[in-house]
Amino acid sequence: MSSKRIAVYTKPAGGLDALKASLAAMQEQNIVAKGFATMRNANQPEGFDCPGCAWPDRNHHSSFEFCENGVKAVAAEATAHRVTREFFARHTVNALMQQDDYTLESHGRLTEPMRYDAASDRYVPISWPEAFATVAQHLNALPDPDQAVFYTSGRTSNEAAFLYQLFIREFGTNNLPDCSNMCHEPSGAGMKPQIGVGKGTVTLDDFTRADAIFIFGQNPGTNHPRMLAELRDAARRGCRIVVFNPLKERGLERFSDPKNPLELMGGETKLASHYYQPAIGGDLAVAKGIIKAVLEAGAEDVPFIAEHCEGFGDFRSNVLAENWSAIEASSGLTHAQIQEAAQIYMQSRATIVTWGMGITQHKHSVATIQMLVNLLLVRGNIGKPGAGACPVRGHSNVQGDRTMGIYEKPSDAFLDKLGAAFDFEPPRKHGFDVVAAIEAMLAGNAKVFFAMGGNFAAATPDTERTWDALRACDLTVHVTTKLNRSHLVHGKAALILPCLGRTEIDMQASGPQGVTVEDSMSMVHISQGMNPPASPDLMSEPAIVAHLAAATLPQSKTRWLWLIEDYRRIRDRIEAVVDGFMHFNERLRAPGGFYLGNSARERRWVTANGRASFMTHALPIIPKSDFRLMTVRSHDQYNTTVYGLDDRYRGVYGHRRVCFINREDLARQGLKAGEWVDITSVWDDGERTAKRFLLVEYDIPDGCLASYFPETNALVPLGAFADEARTPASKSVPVRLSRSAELA
Ligand SMILES: Nc1nc2c(c(=O)[nH]1)N[C@H]1C(S)=C(S)[C@@H](COP(=O)(O)OP(=O)(O)OC[C@H]3O[C@@H](n4cnc5c(=O)[nH]c(N)nc54)[C@H](O)[C@@H]3O)O[C@H]1N2
Ligand SMILES: Nc1nc2c(c(=O)[nH]1)N[C@H]1C(S)=C(S)[C@@H](COP(=O)(O)OP(=O)(O)OC[C@H]3O[C@@H](n4cnc5c(=O)[nH]c(N)nc54)[C@H](O)[C@@H]3O)O[C@H]1N2
Ligand SMILES: [Mo]
Repeated sequence: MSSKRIAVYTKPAGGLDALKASLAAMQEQNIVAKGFATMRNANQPEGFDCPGCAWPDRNHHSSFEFCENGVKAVAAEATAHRVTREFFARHTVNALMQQDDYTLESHGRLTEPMRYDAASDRYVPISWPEAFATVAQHLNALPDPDQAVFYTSGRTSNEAAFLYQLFIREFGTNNLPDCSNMCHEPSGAGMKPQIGVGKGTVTLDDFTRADAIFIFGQNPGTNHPRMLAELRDAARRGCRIVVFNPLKERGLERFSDPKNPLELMGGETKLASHYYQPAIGGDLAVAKGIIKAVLEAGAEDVPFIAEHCEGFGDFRSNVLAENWSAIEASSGLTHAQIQEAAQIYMQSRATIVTWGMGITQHKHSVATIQMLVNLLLVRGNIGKPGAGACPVRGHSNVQGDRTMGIYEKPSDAFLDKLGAAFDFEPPRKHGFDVVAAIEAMLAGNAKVFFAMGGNFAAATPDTERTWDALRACDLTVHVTTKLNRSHLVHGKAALILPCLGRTEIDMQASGPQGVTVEDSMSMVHISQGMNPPASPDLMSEPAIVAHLAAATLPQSKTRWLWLIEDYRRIRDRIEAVVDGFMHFNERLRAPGGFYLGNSARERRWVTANGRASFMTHALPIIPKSDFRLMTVRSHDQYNTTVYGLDDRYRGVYGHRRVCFINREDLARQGLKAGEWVDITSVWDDGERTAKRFLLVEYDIPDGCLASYFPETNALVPLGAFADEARTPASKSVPVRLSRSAELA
């Protein structure tokens, strides 16, 4: 690990440092030889889908695509370190609670099922049949199935997700909160009514044809490193890359491809041709301003709008009536900057708009996303080559999980088909999302919490209340690969059920099994592990669900254990229920899998009125506070999994409790870089404070701060979420600073 320091990073993203960091990650996990062998199988036709992110692969049958953070994700799973029953015997839960997330992660893979023993405050071994019986007993003792909550993170395969939602609905509830609720929920909520699909409309091929790519609120250098190679190729052929991000992110400025020997010797490509730094939450105004400039120039696509769109007249008047000073104040950009971006947009024949968490995690995120789609529609940039909407998903199968029915608000059409295929009456009442689940546990209305992956205790907002909520449960259960905070913040009874990871061989009665995933651009393909399991006592996620269902639902007509003998049987059932999966097993044989299709891409608008709609939105009213804090990822973490303590591109080494602030704000506050502050968030139900953050001077607009999650989740009020989508507003926390009493 590096020594603690703050030093500006002057090199391009990627390059030799990416190779060095990858090697260090493999060394730390003690798997250098195995690591290289494993990585060769990442994203290959016979190999496994990288558990890193949901960015698609250019060519599933081509050579291995190097990605630093892919290596870290794979190394974390393929690690040689193990958490055994002896480990748990040595540490009480209370003692483990004193360890930070980085240390917890470093202990390695879980090896056998464990149950919490209150008398000794330790986890002790339990057999698989006893574990399933325990969960079944708790579930069946509930007076109402709606008192159980079933969370899903986004690594779960299609096969596991499909069986899981079926089990939960046969059990009798739609309480299926998932990580999407905290992530791209607003993208689906905004796009579905507007253009009829809740997913991105582009494919990778469009990146080779776009004249301009507008990137809003996304940090691909860290979170989707393989996207940089697309951006590099685009930049080289003259495509304009226009970034909107309050923070200057090195990964969007310059790139040197670690796969390319010439680039490693010093070659690099400038990525962003234009880098605009709006205020946090300023994007709706930015998009509205660009549209205003387009309309003022009379540069809208009249035939496209006439043929395909609804609501243009009212929308146009609303936008033209907006005055420039209001747009400047709300966006944090000048009229001239917006005009310049609009010129690029008007000169481009085909434009892609991408976005990430900088757009979705705000109160007005759904409106902002609809304004981004308005921006595309106004010049006909949906459904033509090189153009379209590209919400860049996070977890490697988060999109597939939704497709499989992991959703607390399923449509009646989906439930009808599910009920018909499995001969039962699915519950119709909509279930809890993440925020509602926490509220229900706090109120005593949910007593069993079950998680398929993820780290609910650390990923969710309002840490103190979330922990109270989990601790109020009668039973908490985690199907999981590695030890994390959620195992330590537990209910009265608690179980850890360790499962196989994606890199591992999944052996069932008919032989080794593959599972399928769907990437951010709707490509579905198979993933096949090839490493021996981390322990002989692990089960696959589909097998865990099937055994749990068999134990809980003796009356079920579903042949649970038969289905998992051969996952092709599960895929046949998926084909019967989920649209777009006809001939599922056959079509998987094509290298790279198959494209699920996208109606908006074909300019078919599956909306209430059969057209794409312009959605009118006022500029948001943002309550006054000293600062707005965005909570982001460092370069050395995967969500709540902390791989290391460096954030190389932002020049932070050996620290995680940092707060980025600009020079003028430091002076105004009478503070200096290197001093320690407490951050207090201000909300209508009171204040929350997180202590001791190191101030780091950074290129970020006035009144804006940035810090890492999960450390700052304690500051995000449970009641602060996106209108309609209810995604925690974790990029826009109203806060103030005070000098820390305790010194470093
Ligand atoms: N290595 C690695 N890869 C990952 C993950 C990881 O943790 N580590 N997480 C995965 C997951 S689940 C997801 S969802 C994605 C997340 O990938 P990103 O969407 O890139 O997520 P964040 O790190 O939260 O970064 C958000 C970016 O938005 C900017 N931003 C913040 N507020 C605003 C705003 O108001 N407006 C604008 N325009 N920009 C803003 C921030 O400066 C930052 O650059 O990555 C996935 N891939
Ligand atoms: N403040 C703030 N909060 C945020 C965000 C933010 O930007 N700011 N981002 C939000 C976003 S975008 C997301 S997606 C959520 C993420 O929320 P989650 O998905 O709940 O969290 P992760 O940290 O990705 O989960 C990591 C854990 O997953 C388990 N795991 C890993 N691989 C597997 C597997 O193959 N199977 C199983 N069963 N378990 C596995 C490991 O035990 C690991 O500890 O966090 C959200 N929280
Ligand atoms: Mo995410």
